[in-house]
Amino acid sequence: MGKALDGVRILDMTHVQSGPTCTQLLAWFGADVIKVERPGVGDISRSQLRDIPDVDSLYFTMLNHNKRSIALNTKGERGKEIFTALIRKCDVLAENFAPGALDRMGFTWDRIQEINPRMIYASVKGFGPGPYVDCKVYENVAQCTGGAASTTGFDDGPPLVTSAQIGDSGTGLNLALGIVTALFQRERTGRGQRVTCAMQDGVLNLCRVKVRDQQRLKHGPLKEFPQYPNGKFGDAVPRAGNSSGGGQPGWVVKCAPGGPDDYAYVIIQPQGWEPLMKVIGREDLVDHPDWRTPADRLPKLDQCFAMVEEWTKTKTKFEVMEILNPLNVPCGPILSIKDLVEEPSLRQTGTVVEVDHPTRGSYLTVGNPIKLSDSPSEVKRSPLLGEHTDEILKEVIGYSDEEIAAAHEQGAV
Ligand code: CAO
Repeated sequence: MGKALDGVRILDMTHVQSGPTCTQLLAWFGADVIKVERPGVGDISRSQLRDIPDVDSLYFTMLNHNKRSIALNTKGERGKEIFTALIRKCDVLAENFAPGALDRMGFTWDRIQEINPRMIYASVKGFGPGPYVDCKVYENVAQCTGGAASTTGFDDGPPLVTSAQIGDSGTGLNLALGIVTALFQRERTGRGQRVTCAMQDGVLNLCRVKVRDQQRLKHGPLKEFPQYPNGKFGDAVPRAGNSSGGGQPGWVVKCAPGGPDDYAYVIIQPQGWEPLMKVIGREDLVDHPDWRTPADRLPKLDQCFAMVEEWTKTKTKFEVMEILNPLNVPCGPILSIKDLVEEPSLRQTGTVVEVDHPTRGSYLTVGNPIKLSDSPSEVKRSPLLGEHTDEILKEVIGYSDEEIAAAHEQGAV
């Protein structure tokens, strides 16, 4: 079956996590992704957090599926020639180096447009124009500077980062959308364009509801927060613990048998109050004048969830899910990563995939979370460093065997 992005060729200068997640997605949709890596070294993540000596790390293999690898020194003269030829033959150039790295190699946006006016040049940086524009940024820096850390955690504790990689993989998603949108516009205009995504912007975009709350604060306390009614609100959105970011109150409650992940998240929407009170044995509160309406309950959410917890502690998180869902009480078991990778339905949908690798053997990865009915994703192993160097020189830029040998001799590849 054909793939959505068949015929799109991507010159992939990305490394570590944010950029590679973007180009991996595009590769799953069928783009030919050519990963350019420094000879002998490659993407730094190949050797980071290694679990098996001399074998590409899971960090690398899980972010670079379905790509080809060319080992190319883009700082030498011959390497620059080859890179220029690749720019001519590709539709997209994606990168997430420190600010200015490609400019320093001589590949400015002006130069790239000169070489190929149809080129879409897509970058992830830590920050957009402003005081921090030149800074290098990793995931947790983005979470801290994008509003996530100051609003995550409990009121009496320090800011917390979340394990979901919203700065890296989140910004990779933004970049992928920017690229396909620019490809779509190019269909009409014939021109490429510059796509830039700042990690700070991406995290702040995901903290939209906290910007909402910042403005609500001017008009009084945030009544769904655990600080209400007894705690103090300052002039910035405080950390809200496990309270819901939306309009319906929610909290994490303990379940049986009491292990580290034996918890469930329970949400009380107005229509769920009656069945929830009935099931936990507090039918007396269904029409009680102090508890009846959502407004009555807001100052006593801690008591509401304490009552619910008395009941959930007698059930497993899966039983809680089974009992409450049919009653119009949205809830979810706290699933460990172990639970998730063992879940058969996620294997069936290709969200969790087992992949074979020539030097590592088989391992698990997360497949494409976006499912297209006409362009199903097949997860193919990541390339070894420079595995496709000769093939790319030959097929993509038409080098002869002699030219390939010369490029090797000169240390360009
Ligand atoms: N041939 C020759 N040189 C190459 C090359 C190749 N194929 N590929 C990369 N290089 C060079 C780059 O040109 C750069 O050299 P200069 O410093 O001389 O310009 C150098 O290798 C590495 O670039 P870097 O500064 O980006 O790498 P770093 O490890 O110091 O920083 C990171 C890493 C992620 C902090 C930085 O790249 C960054 O801030 N990126 C933007 C934000 C981002 O994406 N962060 C998320 C990363 S995932 O957590």
